[in-house]
Amino acid sequence: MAGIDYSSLIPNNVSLHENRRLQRALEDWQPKFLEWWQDMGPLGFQAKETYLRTAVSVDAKGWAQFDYIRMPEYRWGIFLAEPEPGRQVNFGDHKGQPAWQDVPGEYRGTLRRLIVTQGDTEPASVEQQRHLGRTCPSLYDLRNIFQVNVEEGRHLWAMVYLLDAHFGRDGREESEALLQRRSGDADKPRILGAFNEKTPDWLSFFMFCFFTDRDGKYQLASLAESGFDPLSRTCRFMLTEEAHHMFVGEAGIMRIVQRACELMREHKTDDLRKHGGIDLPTIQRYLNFHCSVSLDLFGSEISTNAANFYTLGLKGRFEETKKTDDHLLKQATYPVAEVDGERIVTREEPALVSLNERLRDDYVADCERGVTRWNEVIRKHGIDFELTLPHRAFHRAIGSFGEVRVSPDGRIISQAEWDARHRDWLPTEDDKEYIQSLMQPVVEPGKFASWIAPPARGVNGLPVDFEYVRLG
Ligand code: BYC
Repeated sequence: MAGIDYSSLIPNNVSLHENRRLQRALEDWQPKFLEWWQDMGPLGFQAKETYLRTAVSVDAKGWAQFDYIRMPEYRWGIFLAEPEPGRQVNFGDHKGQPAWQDVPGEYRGTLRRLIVTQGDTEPASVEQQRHLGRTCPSLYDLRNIFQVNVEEGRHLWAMVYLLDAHFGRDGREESEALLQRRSGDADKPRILGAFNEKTPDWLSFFMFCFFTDRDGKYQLASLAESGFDPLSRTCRFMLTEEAHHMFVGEAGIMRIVQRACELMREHKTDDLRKHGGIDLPTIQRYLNFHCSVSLDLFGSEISTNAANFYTLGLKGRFEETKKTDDHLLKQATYPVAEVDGERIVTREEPALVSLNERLRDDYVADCERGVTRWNEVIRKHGIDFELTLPHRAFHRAIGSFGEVRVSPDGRIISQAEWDARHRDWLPTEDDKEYIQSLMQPVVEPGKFASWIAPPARGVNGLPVDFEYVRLG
């Protein structure tokens, strides 16, 4: 097991003390990160003690320690999964060569762009969520959002480490720029679309964790296959933390659905707005929105960028090494959904340029599993309603579907039909106002807002009414 060196300013398991130049670069960046965290991190709670987990090793059997800590004192650090002896590049033109410990010179620009794009999402999500603490539905949920936030901060550290360790002056400049862009800022926005959207309420937050963090899972899993070994090891450990973020999303929506069902049965009505609940059609509209903007994060269906990332050995497929094909894909094809006049059809396209779509397919299948679990709750309450994922072409901005209007059930429709019906499909101003009206803080241990059921269990074996954040 690789322990983490907590004696140094920057906890790490990468022997930072042996590389003075890198250590200095990161120690120079650290106060800028803390300044960014104070300016853009969770608003109003920096001085409060929160029951958080901190990574203390990368051992699968026990890598985290739980304790009260003030967020600015969180031990953000650099943790790479254990090296795999004899690891090779497992796909693309360099297949079979030893995995690279340094960046191959000719791939510097491409790899840097990938790492920067990944890194940019991490502070962006903290910025998007910074106001939510003030309207938490419980202390349990408040603690969970802060856990997600500090770990997104750590994921930023993970990417900055790669930039500073392997990309010289360019990398240091990119590290600075990661702290300068701002989610939603017209002049210096974050790189990817979904990370410039607002997360103004907790329904949006849980949807974000379910859909957008899950894009994180699939992108990190593909980067974990990289022939550039430090990127692979970094992403492998990040995935361990990411799992909790998706749990927060899935369980959060599940609890909102459960509460909706309880209120429907108690009051024998679908109209939950009189009773402080969130009705299922509103949940569906939020789902449609967050699913569609997250689908955009996979890029265009046909992408030469994606083909290059693969051929160069930089970004693989989900579970690349479990696949039994040639891992070159030069002759292979893949079915891709496309617009053909008035219809959406599926055509076989060269597999290499279809890799974004293939990853999107893996992602959609995973999302389906979560939606099935939510529907199970509805079914158990004897309610005749099903949540569904919108068609992948619905409300898209990136790729071939960005050019057409599509209904959630996958029909290409006219602009006139879109104008007449989009209020049935996406959150309306009314919905947003109502959800905002529910956002009243509940901070008494063990108490929950009217619109969400308590969780089945607390954090780390503690009771649900534990004082997860000390506000006193
Ligand atoms: N918005 O060939 P194309 C996470 C750009 S989330 C704006 O279609 P490509 C997390 C694209 O950059 C995971 N721009 O796509 C979750 C390119 O621009 P350039 C984040 C977009 O390159 C929650 C151009 O359009 N990680 O970790 O094959 C909380 C044409 O590109 C968008 C990664 O994304 C968009 N949605 O693939 C916290 C992994 N989509 O380069 C964290 C790294 C595309 O021509 N990134 N564009 O200027 C990648 O692998 C790829 O950059 C993408 C795009 C998959 C994003």
